[in-house]
Amino acid sequence: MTEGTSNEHQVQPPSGLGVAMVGHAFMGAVHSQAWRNVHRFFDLPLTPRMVALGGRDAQRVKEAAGRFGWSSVETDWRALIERDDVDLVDICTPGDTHAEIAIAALNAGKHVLCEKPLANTVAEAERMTEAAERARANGVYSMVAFNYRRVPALALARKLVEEGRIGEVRHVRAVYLQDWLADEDAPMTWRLRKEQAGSGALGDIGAHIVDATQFVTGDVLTGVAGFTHTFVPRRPGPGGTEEPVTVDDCAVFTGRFASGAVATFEATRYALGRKNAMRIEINGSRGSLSFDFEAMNDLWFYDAEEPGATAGFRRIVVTEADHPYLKAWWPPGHLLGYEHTFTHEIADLLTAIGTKTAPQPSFADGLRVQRVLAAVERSAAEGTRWEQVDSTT
Ligand code: SOE
Repeated sequence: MTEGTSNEHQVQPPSGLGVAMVGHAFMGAVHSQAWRNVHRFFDLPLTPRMVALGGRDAQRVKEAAGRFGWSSVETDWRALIERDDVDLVDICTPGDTHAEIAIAALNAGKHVLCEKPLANTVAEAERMTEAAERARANGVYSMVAFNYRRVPALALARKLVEEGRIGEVRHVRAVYLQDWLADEDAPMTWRLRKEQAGSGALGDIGAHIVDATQFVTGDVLTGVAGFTHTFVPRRPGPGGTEEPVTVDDCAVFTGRFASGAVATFEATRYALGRKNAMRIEINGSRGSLSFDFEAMNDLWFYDAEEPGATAGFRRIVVTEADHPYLKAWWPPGHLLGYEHTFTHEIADLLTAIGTKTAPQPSFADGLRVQRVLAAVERSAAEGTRWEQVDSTT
């Protein structure tokens, strides 16, 4: 984890890194903000230069570049990769383009940061991981952008688990609840087309809780069983037409970790009132941890070794200088938000590249998540035996 500067602006570091980004919608906006600010807050071995932004529509990409601070534009991502002033390619496009862009960039000797989920299929993720491993042998690095690993409270949770503060992990309970699709008249988007997004809530937000629980526990899922459901099978498409929704709206699954820990997961975009409730609770043999992204500066800790009469979940407000990433930001007690997680991610990436260490999560970690998603889909399609319950009386 990268250390901050205690609010002091850093001395100009020795070398720069030319960055190009492909895509400029939601993820493009948050990544741009991180690239723009990261070196102003963190001590880094490399300073990013935002040299070019890629997008298919010339007018829109030009406007976005001006707004977000990119020096030039390209309308073909291949042109970005060919440029000598580009050292790193940041991929913020829908999943169906990740493999082609990432593999081409790595083969051209450019470092790669790729949005999650790594790919739309396991086969693509495998090819990306192979390309990443070949490139790494030549000092070219890659990382998949699971930004929630960089929430200070979750990084602290990881540290507490690693230090044995909750003992052996027994239960992992994770949900990711949003409600932006609950309105059945909400229009079609690429996120609802299998060919573009790979899957629905499962890959978009379920992927985050799979990665985050594997990260916090330091363990891996070895088996899953679950099902998915699509509540609204058709949505208003372009020009007054209707389009079929070809992905899941929600996914519910159980899982088992290599250690034997038992897990439950739920991902949905239909939980009215829940905006970005990514919640993780872990129960171990000595204590428990609990986190909710809607109150992302808090981590709740239950220490079973405290005297029973006064033991209880304790709220740790994760804003202090000795908490992960916090030293770089505001004086103690002030809060961070969603955007900071991306700045932390990019600070860690630049530190890894500058010190020639493999950044994490790697493409291999992304592939591991992809395999879990695929296993849930297989289980949903055919695997688990669904037992009917007699509900006649
Ligand atoms: C949409 O559901 C989304 O923007 C995800 O794609 C992001 O990864 C998550 O951080 C917030 O929700």
